[in-house]
Amino acid sequence: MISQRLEAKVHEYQEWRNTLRQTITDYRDWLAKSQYSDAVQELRLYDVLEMLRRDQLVLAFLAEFSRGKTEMINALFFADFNQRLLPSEPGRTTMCPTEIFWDAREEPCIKLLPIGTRASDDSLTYLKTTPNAWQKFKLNIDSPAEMQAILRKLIEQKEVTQGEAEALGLYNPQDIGMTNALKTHGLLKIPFWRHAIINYPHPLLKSGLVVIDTPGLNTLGAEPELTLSIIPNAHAVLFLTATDTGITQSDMQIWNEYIKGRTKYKLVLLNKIDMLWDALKPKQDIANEIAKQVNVTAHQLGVSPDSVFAISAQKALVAKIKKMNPCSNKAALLSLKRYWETRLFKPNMRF
Ligand SMILES: Nc1nc2c(ncn2[C@@H]2O[C@H](COP(=O)(O)OP(=O)(O)OP(=O)(O)O)[C@@H](O)[C@H]2O)c(=O)[nH]1
Ligand SMILES: [Mg+2]
Repeated sequence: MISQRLEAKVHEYQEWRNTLRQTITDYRDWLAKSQYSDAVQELRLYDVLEMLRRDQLVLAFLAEFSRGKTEMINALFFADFNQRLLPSEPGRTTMCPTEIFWDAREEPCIKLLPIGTRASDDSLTYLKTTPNAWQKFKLNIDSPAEMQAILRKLIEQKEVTQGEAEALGLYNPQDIGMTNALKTHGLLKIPFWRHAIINYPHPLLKSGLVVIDTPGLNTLGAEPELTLSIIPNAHAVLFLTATDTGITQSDMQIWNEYIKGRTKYKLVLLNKIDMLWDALKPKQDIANEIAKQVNVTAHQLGVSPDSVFAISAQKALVAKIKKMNPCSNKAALLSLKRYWETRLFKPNMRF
């Protein structure tokens, strides 16, 4: 129900954009027929139309590992497959930034950029225009099991020597996990892929929504284009924290370095509130504990408690798969929706 209303809202945004494009096209045609048109003005209108054609609503999920980013994306977009489609597991899971959108000119697929491309100076933007650099795997949307198997590529890793990791800019002597692995095995594990693109015909994605799933801190810092361009240019950043860990030092580092002063619209999702549910406690005590955690999170991040939404991505996924009414998430999802409607969908383009 909530996601249907969200779909309607994203669709409305797409309609607004299409109407604006049509109006500008009509204006340009009218100018061309009259004596008022000149080359500079025509070029400017062409630029505006191109900008509107390419415009998409980009939502980026950022957090330290295991806070539930991928689980949340599974709940929002892939619950209809009645299983956890994108790999979401305890510990580090997603190994490379993953953009999910729909481009009708292509079939449903996942495209993966090998990590070795980091050895060249080619930017991600350039590589996106170079199909040969990517490995493409078709997604059979009629077979969830096949899709699930192919999407496990997102968590692939490979072992390399310290020299090979250094050549790819992936060796960090401060990372205790890396130095320990080197001491014990003489090799390091690094992501197999640098970037992933999933082309998938979900109604929200068909309306021009782009979702970016990111891995935890270490991989996030390794891709300058992601941190300098893709994330700051996202229309909204969703920062996830979890009730079981509270705000850790690395959560704080991600917030301060990549989100706080660098993104326009941000909201905080306090995930895993189901971990506070306790059959032996009165409901009011649990509600008070959740409210307390929301306030503490807001205080630590320096935002208003209104920007912190208590959710359980996992229970939302389970509820959607089992076709239950996810009451406990409803309030949080409704307030999330209100936020999207009031702040995100306000057309704020300036020409
Ligand atoms: N109890 C509970 N577990 C959750 C919730 N959300 C996610 N999890 C679990 O937490 C683990 C990590 O979730 P992921 O979605 O893989 O976390 P992530 O933020 O994508 O982690 P990386 O991909 O490593 O960056 C998985 O086992 C999820 O099932 C939640 O709301 N409640
Ligand atoms: Mg993940």
